[in-house]
Amino acid sequence: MGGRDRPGIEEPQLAEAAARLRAAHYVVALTGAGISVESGIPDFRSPGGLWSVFRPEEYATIEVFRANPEKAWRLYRALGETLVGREPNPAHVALAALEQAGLLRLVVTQNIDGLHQAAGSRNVVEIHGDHRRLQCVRCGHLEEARPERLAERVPACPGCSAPLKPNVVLFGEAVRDLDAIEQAARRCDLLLVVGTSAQVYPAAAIPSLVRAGGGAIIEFNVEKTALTAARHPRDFFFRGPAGTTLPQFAQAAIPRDQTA
Ligand code: BV8
Ligand code: ZN
Repeated sequence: MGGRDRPGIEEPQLAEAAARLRAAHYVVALTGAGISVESGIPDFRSPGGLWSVFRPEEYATIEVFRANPEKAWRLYRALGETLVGREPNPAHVALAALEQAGLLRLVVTQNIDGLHQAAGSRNVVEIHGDHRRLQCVRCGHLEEARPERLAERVPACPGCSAPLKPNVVLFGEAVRDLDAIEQAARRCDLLLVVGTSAQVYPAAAIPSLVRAGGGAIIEFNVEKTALTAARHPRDFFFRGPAGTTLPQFAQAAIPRDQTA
C-alpha cells in the first residue's frame, strides 16, 4: 500500500494530481450521493442510509411503481424530505470553480438534488434525472413538483390520468443522456470520481470506459470502493470528506490569478 491510501491529501500527491488536472485535455467529474452528505442529505448505501430503511428492490423499481404507486410514493416522499432547504457545500462549489477556471468540462451526477447547478456548475448531466419535476411514464408529460401536487396521495397526469412519479430514474428504467455521457467518457483523459460507491450501472461503468481509453482517475471518498480496489498506477485516491478534499484539490489546481 502506498502513500496514496492515507487519509487527506498530502502535499506531494496534491501537487502531482493538480498538475495532472492542469495538463489534461478533457476532464469530467462523476458524482454520487457522498458529495451531498455534507449538505445534510444522507447517502443510500452507508449505514443508516436511505436503502437501510427502504430496500431498493422493494421500493425503487419501475415495476413497483407500476404495480403499487402508492407504496412507491412512500420512498419518493422520504427522499423529498431529505432535500428540503439543502444548500451546496464546498465540494459542489469547488467543482463549479474548476469549470469556471476552464479545468472541468462536464459533471455527470447520479444525484437528483440539483445542488451542482445551485453551486454554479453549468455543464451538468443528471444521469438519474431530477427531483424538481414530476413525470408521466405513459405520455411523457413533465411538470414542476409543486407542493400542492405533492400533497395529493398519488398525483395524476393531467393529460392521460396515469399516476405521476418524480422525474428520477428507478431501477429497470433507462438512464438519461447515455449516448452523450459515453461520448464524453471516451474523450475524457481525467475523471474525478466523487462520493459514489460505484455500484449502480451504467454510471459505474464510466470509470472503466475512461481507463480503457488511457485516462486516469482521481477518486475522492471517505472510504475505499470497488473502484479503489481496481486502481491503476496512474490513478489517485484521496480519502476524506469531499467538502474538505475537493476544495483543497481545486485550490491547488486553479492558477492563482484565477482564484477569487
Ligand atoms: C438500467 C432512484 C437498462 C431513486 C436509484 C446486475 C448486474 C449489473 C447491473 C444490473 C444488475 N441487475 C440490474 C442491473 C441494472 C441496475 C443496476 O445497476 N443494479 C445494480 C444495483 C446491480 N441499473 C439500472 O436499473 C439502471 N437502468 O440499467 O437501464 C434499461 C435500458 C433501456 C430500457 C430500459 C432499461 C437505472 C439505475 C437507477 C438507479 N436509481 N435510485 C432515487 O434516487 O430515489 S439508485 C441510487 O444509487 C441513487 O440514484 C444513486 O444516485 C445511485 C448511486 O449511488 P451512489 O450515489 O453511489 O450512493 P451510495 O450511497 O451508494 O454511495 C455513497 C458514497 O459516498 C459511498 O462510497 C460513501 O463512502 C461516500 N461518501 C459518504 N460521505 C462522503 C462520501 N464521500 C466523500 N465525502 C463524503 N462526505
Ligand atoms: Zn400522462
